Amino acid sequence: MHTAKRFVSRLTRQTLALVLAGGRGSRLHDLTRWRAKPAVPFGGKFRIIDFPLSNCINSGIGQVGVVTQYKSHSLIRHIQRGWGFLRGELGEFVELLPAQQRIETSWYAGTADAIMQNLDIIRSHQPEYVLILAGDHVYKMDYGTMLAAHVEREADVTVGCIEVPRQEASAFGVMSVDSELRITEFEEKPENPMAMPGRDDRALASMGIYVFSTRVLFDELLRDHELGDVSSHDFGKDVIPAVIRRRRVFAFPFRDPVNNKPAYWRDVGTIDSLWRANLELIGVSPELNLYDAHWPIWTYQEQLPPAKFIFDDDNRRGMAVDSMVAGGCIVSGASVRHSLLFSQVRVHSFASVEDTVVFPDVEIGRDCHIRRAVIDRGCRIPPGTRIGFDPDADRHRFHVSPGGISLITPEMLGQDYPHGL
Ligand code: ADQ
Ligand code: ADP
Repeated sequence: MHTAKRFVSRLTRQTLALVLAGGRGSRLHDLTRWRAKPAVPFGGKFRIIDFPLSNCINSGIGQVGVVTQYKSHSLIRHIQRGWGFLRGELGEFVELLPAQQRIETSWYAGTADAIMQNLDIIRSHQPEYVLILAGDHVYKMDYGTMLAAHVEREADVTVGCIEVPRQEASAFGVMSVDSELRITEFEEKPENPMAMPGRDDRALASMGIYVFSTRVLFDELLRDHELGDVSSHDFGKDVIPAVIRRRRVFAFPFRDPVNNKPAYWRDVGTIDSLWRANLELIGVSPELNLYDAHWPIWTYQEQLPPAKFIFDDDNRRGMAVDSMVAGGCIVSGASVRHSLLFSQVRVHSFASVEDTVVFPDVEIGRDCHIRRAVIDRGCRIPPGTRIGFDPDADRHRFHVSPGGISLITPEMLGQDYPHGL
């Protein structure tokens, strides 16, 4: 056991993690109009990218690069302020890798190109393994076990995967594997996804995370680069389907280490899924436990006073039930039910807030009644506003998702976004 543990920590120390954080996330509509998807707030005080970054640190991977491109200001600011605590002298860092035309006079094309353009930086770190991650998924995962499986199977590439209902699998890269879990087929976002053996209703989907032995990565990226315009230079579309034919490529099913069931993993890529995943955290025993001292999620946090719930001048009580409320919030003479309030939210008298996700620095005016909404950072909702009661009226002023969730941004209210978003 001890030797096995030491073995894994040796692997994680020889690994460079690169977090792809440059995609647009256009299905999040106005939430990603001015910020990259990995910078979208999640879980009361985090941003989505805190999850893969915390997974790295908790797994013992201290060398991390974040590849940024699209609308990266708030993401860069968050990482600089929140992730500077690592000990450079111990070889630990979170480094920002913006598109900077190191090789091409172009921005990053696909995800593989984003790594390709940083080959010289990867080489300078001399890692044995490169772990490629997506910056836009919420989950807690020990990457050490995936690295150990990669080495045990003498794999060239290992692809993290989860089981999904087959009818949802068209959103993913889908694979089939042999009895040793070696990948025999891989199709990116297939119209008609292949089923798992013996399970007609399930498919094996790629999480978009990959372990590469470094030499293999260099080789394959150069090959893909040489294809020029024939390739879109994307891992899922081009690189993975090509390498399974000439390399040892294995699937690593991501399961919960405690109960060995498929683990919690969410691509919070739409307003509906973001809303649902946030509100799911409130339940008595949510699938994603943020209170787990063994797997802390690190983030940037401002120093804020405790949340308070107070009687207003007319003795009307301020309260929140079945909710999560972050620091710096004040609920005065208003009621909050089954909602998630991020830091520094103010809710004023006579207001009610239900089934709603409220991002930081929001002010909800007197007598506002809000249901089933996501309210973006910095919104000042004018007194008397009703949201979630009349879908047609909401559609006029706001964005309403297919699931009937209203999204409100400062822009929709004619207000400026706060700095750092
Ligand atoms: P998609 O979800 O479509 O498929 P993609 O849009 O390629 O993933 O984004 C993957 C990650 O890379 C995201 O974190 C994104 O922010 C980032 N990214 C995208 N383009 C980038 C660029 N040009 N530069 C830097 N970063 C960029 C992928 C796989 C599927 C798999 C799903 C799982 O291709 O096979 O099933 O992820 O969600
Ligand atoms: P009950 O009395 O109903 O069993 P508990 O007081 O144990 O409830 O917990 C109520 C809620 O508070 C649960 O959702 C639980 O996850 C959460 N909780 C309990 N203890 C802690 C803790 N130490 N840290 C964070 N959350 C906790």
